[in-house]
Amino acid sequence: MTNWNYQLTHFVTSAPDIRHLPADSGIEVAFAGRSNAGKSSALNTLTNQRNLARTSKTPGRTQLINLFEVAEGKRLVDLPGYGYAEVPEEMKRKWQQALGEYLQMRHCLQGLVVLMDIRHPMKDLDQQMVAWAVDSHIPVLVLLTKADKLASGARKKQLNLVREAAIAFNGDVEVEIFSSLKKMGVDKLRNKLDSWFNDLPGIVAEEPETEA
Ligand SMILES: Nc1nc2c(ncn2[C@@H]2O[C@H](COP(=O)(O)OP(=O)(O)OP(=O)(O)O)[C@@H](O)[C@H]2O)c(=O)[nH]1
Ligand SMILES: [Mg+2]
Repeated sequence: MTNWNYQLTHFVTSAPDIRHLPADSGIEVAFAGRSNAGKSSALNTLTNQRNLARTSKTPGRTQLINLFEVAEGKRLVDLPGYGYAEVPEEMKRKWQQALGEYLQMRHCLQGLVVLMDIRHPMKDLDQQMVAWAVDSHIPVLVLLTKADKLASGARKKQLNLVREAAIAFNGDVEVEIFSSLKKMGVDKLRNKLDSWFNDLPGIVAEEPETEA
């Protein structure tokens, strides 16, 4: 079993839609979740890099599909957040479309990390995201983010509640606690990504047709 070195992760590209992404090969694990849930922060914490993914207090910071490479053919993806109301309609439409296309058409997307604020988990769109992944046979790791905002008793209670809710999806859905601020749950995230990058089959790039 390889333990990938996430500190070596580097930026590849930001794309407005899937047509601007590199070849659909290898394995991608995407970080999805409501706007402001802490997706970009989690990527920075995992990779131990302060500014790899851009974070912001203002929801809706990540509007493009941002690709990062851990090693050849192993990529992490910072997706635009969903569910933020106070964004101009046109902008929202564009980025939700990019998100939908990415989820439906990107074959190398093989693992999904769904981040939810531990104080408001499993909103409708979060449930839709998990249900869609289960339906598509994509394993899910739910991270309950900003766990530092709750005392340990309340934290455990939320974890148990969400774990119970996760069972109902009837798929490969695990739930862990996470805090970028206090570096909680980073090992759990790293172990999960290691197992996905090691065990999932990946997509083999199509050879360009050569003339005989
Ligand atoms: N207390 C606390 N705050 C956090 C944590 N993680 C993120 N934040 C804060 O939450 C806000 C949003 O974080 P981002 O990482 O930018 O969230 P995002 O999910 O990438 O947001 P979008 O790109 O808008 O979808 C920032 O102000 C972060 O500093 C955490 O673990 N604890
Ligand atoms: Mg972001």
